[in-house]
Amino acid sequence: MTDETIADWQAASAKEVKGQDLTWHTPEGIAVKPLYTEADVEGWDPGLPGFAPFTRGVRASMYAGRPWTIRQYAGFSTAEASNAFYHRNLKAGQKGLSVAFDLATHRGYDSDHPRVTGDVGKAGVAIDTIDDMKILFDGIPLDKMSVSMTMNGAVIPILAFFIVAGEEQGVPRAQLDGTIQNDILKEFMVRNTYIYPPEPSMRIISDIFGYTSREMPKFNSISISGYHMQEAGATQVQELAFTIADGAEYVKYGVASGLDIDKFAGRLSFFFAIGMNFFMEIAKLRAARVLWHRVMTQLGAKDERSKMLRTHCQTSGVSLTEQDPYNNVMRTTIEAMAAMLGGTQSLHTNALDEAIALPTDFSARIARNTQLVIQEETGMCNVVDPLGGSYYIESLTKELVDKAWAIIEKVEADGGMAKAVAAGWPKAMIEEAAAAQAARIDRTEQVIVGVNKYRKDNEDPIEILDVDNVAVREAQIRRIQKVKAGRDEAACRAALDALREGARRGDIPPLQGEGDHAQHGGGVSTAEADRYASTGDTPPSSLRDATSPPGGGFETNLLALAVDCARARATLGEISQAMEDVFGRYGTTPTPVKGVYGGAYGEDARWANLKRGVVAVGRAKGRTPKMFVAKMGQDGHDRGANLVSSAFGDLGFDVLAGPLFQTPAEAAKMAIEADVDVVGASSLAAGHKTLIPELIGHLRDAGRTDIKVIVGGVIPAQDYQALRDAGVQAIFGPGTNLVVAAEEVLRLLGHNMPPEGIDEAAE
Ligand code: MLC
Ligand code: 5AD
Repeated sequence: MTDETIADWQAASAKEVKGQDLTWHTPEGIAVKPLYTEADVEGWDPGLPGFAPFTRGVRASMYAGRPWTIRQYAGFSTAEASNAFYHRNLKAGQKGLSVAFDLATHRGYDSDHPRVTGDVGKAGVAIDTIDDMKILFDGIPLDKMSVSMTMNGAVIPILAFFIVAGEEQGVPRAQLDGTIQNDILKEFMVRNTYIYPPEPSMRIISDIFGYTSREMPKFNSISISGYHMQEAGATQVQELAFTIADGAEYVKYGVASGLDIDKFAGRLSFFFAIGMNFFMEIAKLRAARVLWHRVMTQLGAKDERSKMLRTHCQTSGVSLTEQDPYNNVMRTTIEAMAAMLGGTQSLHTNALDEAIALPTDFSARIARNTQLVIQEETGMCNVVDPLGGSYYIESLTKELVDKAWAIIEKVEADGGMAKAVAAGWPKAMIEEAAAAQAARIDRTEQVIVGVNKYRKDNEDPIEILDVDNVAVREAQIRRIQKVKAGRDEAACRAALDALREGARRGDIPPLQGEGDHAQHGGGVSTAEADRYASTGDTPPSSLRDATSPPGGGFETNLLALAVDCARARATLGEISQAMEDVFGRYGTTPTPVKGVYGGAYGEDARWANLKRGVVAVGRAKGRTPKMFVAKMGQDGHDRGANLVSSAFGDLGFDVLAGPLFQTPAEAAKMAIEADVDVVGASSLAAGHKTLIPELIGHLRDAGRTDIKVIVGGVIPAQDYQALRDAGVQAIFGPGTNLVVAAEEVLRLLGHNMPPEGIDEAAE
């Protein structure tokens, strides 16, 4: 025992740094001190691993007994191409599968649908029919391999295809092991691959809980995801709080639909992002387990397994850069270590080409090997929760629990997460955090090596994966036609009619609280929904086999009814449409936050100069310059679009933020009708080579070549020339400084903006 006190340390430290305040104020409002001691963890007991509240991990032996599952998220092009990729990865050390579907599939469209020409096979694998699903898992025994499927919108047809693919492989559904993401609340908040309005979407989740808890005891019925919140800009406290609150909401819906909490809660799982704030991320996973245990105890769970938070993690996509991409290997390694030190059950490590494209075999190997090296070379798995008892980690864990709990209580006071999501405040909070972060990075207050500091003069483009979506679409269309030609059409129609009828008859649990139905602004119901609502027609029961009721005993369970449809070879689009006929299709238009990005610049001279530039352009035009921020195709990643809308709005532009999921024709029409000066198209899901030339073609056909088209987002350098040839006037890749982008736009609008941005004459 030494004699020195904290006061002695404070004096010594102050002397070294000449009194400078060393407190680090994090974006989540935590004041991190330069030193933690026993005094910081007084009264805090993290307990033991494998025991409630599972602060130190859900297993007693943790990785010493069995390491986490190396589960790399992947999918692209066709089922054949993705299946071959899975086989190569498994041979090279991957342990579990995780399927990435393309955006057409996510949004419930078959590959032949006119709205998805740019999306087929691009951001994931195209799945239209049960045949695609069977090819996807060809040679992969579904009773031995655990399979995660990231699907939320078209969750019913995809899960039905999976069940039937198992069946036709000879694996009964009771033996299927895996996870379906099935987390719709965060879709409405940040990820945007929803199909139906919130209420029927919540019913779908209850139906899946009901079916899987009875029929698929080994299957994780949901992956309650904070990952996408952090990707959208949420702080770790926000990610933690909204994810746990989402979980609580799902449990309440499950119970309200008549399920016994301990019958389904043990198969709920979680999913978090792991970013670059190393210790905070470790503490976040520990805090998440404490919070879930507390919430589930309050909700009346008795079985400890119902209160045990098991999670998958993925290293952070947004933390990776297009510039100097080999830095991404280090970033991912650090994040992977945080995930394992936090006690994850399963992990995806991102590939170094993340900011530009989907992984190649080369980049996927390095990403996977990152985990293999940690597991097999470092000895890090041999000790359970090795950071347990660290004053800093324990203190951060406690602080995150308290801070997240305050938000969870606010959600509960507002009537639960579904209501909060409908009211929109969690999304707004996340977008404000995103705008603040963008400003910090653009102002170099937050360093990104190789981007806003230590930038290379010349970037060497790396080899990337490019999917030919036109060829994939043609191949998919051929298979759809083949499946349709080979099926018993009457049986297929009967199954789809039964599903539609089940959708109409089943209970839709109302959102918690009263009088909130009108608050889900933006819902659009299709003409078909109105038709069915008014005619109330019934399915042709004569076509049903009297001995086997539709749904196999689950009268109105949508998943059970969709399994019948999958067996009858209905396509994903048809199954999805049968429900859309009743539920309608949901749509939203973004509402960009105001003042956060601009506010960070205060009296900054370069910012002030830009604002003067906007006024000058306005004076010359006789009206404020107008920009339309367009999102085309099924790409719902709206963080970039929202940031651009916010920043340009703060500069004084008249910004029209377009709805998600427009076709190029719709976007061109909106741009022309609003008579904008610039269309800024944001593309993060690789549809740009199809969608942008189409957009420019429509503007040209209408005689509006004067409207400038600029493109931002995930655009590989290799595609720049093709886009310029198509008529694009400026391209802004990942890591673009918004101030620099705005200067470029003013130049395009004819303003004399000097290259370095500051117009001396105007000063
Ligand atoms: C584990 N086991 C042990 C043990 N550790 N047994 C003894 N001793 C130990 N130390 C047992 C477990 O009890 C379990 O068996 C079995 O081993 C498997 O372990 P697990 O911990 O359940 O791991 P896993 O099967 O990998 O499941 C992890 C999970 C699951 C519960 C988090 O939900 C999952 O795999 N999620 C992945 C989600 C995912 O990949 N999402 C991608 C999203 S990408 P038993 O019998 O108890 O089950 C995305 C991006 C985008 O979303 O936006 O597109
Ligand atoms: N294959 C591999 N990784 C993917 N991601 C998204 N789609 C794919 C895919 N098809 C990863 C990226 C992204 C995150 C959401 O998931 O890392 O940031």
